[in-house]
Amino acid sequence: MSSGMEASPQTTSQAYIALGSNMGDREQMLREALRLLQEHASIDVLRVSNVYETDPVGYTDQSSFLNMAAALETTLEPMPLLRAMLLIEQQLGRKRDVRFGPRTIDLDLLLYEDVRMEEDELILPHPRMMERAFVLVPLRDVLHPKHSLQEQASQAANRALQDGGEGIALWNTINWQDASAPSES
Ligand code: PH2
Ligand code: MG
Ligand code: MG
Repeated sequence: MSSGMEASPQTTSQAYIALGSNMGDREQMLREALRLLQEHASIDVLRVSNVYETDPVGYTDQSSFLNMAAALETTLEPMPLLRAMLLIEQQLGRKRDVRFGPRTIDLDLLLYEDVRMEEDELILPHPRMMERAFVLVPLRDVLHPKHSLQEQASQAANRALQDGGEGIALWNTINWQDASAPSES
């Protein structure tokens, strides 16, 4: 939040993330993750998607997920942003055991501006996003209309939905007010 003491102008970047939960109070986990992202001094949550309930993909012997996506604005570079996301996962009790297995919260960095990178810790754009309806359908809700991937993501989401759609159903809508916009109270 602004302290009233304006710092020197910093470059802000737009990033898109996917959120998922299939353990505990799933919706509460998503809400808490959004709250912690927004509370981070260098991250603004600009837009949030609908919440979808989705059949598990990959490792299928687990409960269904709630998935959503969010558009962020941040002054963090990709790697520090990823680390901030991993820290939030830990704060929400995420334990990493089964790869692709059950999780209280999963935060994945999908896109960061037009950055392409391939490091051990982070690949951008997210390498599996274009095949996953549970990522593409929420992403379509928040992707900027003029984003370079808009057309491709939208077509991929339609295809994924036609091919069975990974059992995607609208679950709920979270009202999100950009904290940089004027608020009541
Ligand atoms: N995440 C996975 C593996 N499988 N399936 C659904 N429906 N949603 C997910 O978020 C998900 C998954 C690994 O991160
Ligand atoms: Mg994931
Ligand atoms: Mg992850």
